[in-house]
Amino acid sequence: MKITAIDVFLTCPTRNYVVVKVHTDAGIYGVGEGTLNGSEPIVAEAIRHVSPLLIGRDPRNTEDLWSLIYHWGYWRGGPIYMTALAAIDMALWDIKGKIANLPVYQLLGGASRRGVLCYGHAGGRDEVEIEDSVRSFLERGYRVVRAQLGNYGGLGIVGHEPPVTEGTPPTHFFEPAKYLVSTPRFFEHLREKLGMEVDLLHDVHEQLTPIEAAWLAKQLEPYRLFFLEDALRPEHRNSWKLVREASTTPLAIGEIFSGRWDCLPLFQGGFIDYIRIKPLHVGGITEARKIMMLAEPYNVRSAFHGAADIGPIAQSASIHLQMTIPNSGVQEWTDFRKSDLLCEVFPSPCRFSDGLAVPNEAPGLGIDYNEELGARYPYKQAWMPLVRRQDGTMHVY
Ligand code: GCO
Ligand code: MG
Repeated sequence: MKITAIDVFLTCPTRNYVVVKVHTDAGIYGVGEGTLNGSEPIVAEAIRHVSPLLIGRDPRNTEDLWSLIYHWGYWRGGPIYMTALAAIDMALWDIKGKIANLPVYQLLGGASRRGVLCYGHAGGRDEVEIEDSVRSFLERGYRVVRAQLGNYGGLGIVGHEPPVTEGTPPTHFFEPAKYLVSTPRFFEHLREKLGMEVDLLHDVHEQLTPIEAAWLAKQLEPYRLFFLEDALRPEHRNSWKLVREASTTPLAIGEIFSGRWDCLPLFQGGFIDYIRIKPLHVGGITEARKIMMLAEPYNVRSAFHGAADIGPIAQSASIHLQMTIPNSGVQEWTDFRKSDLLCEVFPSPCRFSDGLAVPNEAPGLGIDYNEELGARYPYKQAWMPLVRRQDGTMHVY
């Protein structure tokens, strides 16, 4: 069996997604996804760039092809290439499943659970709105809920500036004091109203210094978080010990990691409880599976990143993997089935029922890409907001 062609697509039905189809001489093709929010055309070009190396090779040799794409160029790793590698790797697993006539999770070890536990995004402008929003998630069957006051940075976002030129991002201004004080307060309210048992989490989105993050984790300890996410930037690697030792608030990080080398020191140090990687940005199912094996003896569970920019194919890869690994924790859930258009462009996204995500039983990843329809929604450049401190210094969003 041989790979005959690799097609790359950029589409924007609701937001930008990068899709690949890997074709074979057996008449079977596999689909994969290479979306990297804001950098989609660069990943698409990286996939096109490596594709000639793959033509004529046996698509069933997923390990060897992973190594080939990782090692071919001497320069390796990083979000662009690891996402390009992920797109191809997912498509190869899709092909393998279609050959075997089995869903991918069966090839990875079968079902270890009925479905993958999910969390939804609750939020509001004040504590009562957040409480109502959390309740609405619980009513819809969610067992784990993220709670945010406003956007990332919460009340720490103290001002805004319009874009410098049309079509570029606005700037937000962040100062930590209001954020640090208001976050434990709204959790106190949620615990008073909802009790201690419901599983709640919070995303700091990397906005704090190490000592601020340690302080916040300590203040939140009485409210028993499911986890505190991205309390630090990944660059602050040497400060995890400080945050870890400040409290027993469980910690999660890793949504912008691109491979095992980012994860291992955090596992070995015993600094985290949940790892937020997902196949999409770490080189696919092949690598994400190995990372979760490395995590297991360190008692680290998955909390796969699943914002709306992790599209329906990448979501499906995440769900198949977490159906089987013993250390599945929770999946951040975006309900793509709510959009009829997305269901037509990507027939069909995973289902959500009773708080759990379930993969389709169709062979492979159980999802396809309708290229004719996708082509009607061309790529539109989009940006993350910019964040600065009030004195004008560039900050992280
Ligand atoms: C999350 C994330 C996202 C990211 C986004 C970046 O936990 O859901 O932090 O909202 O900001 O995925 O592309
Ligand atoms: Mg996050």
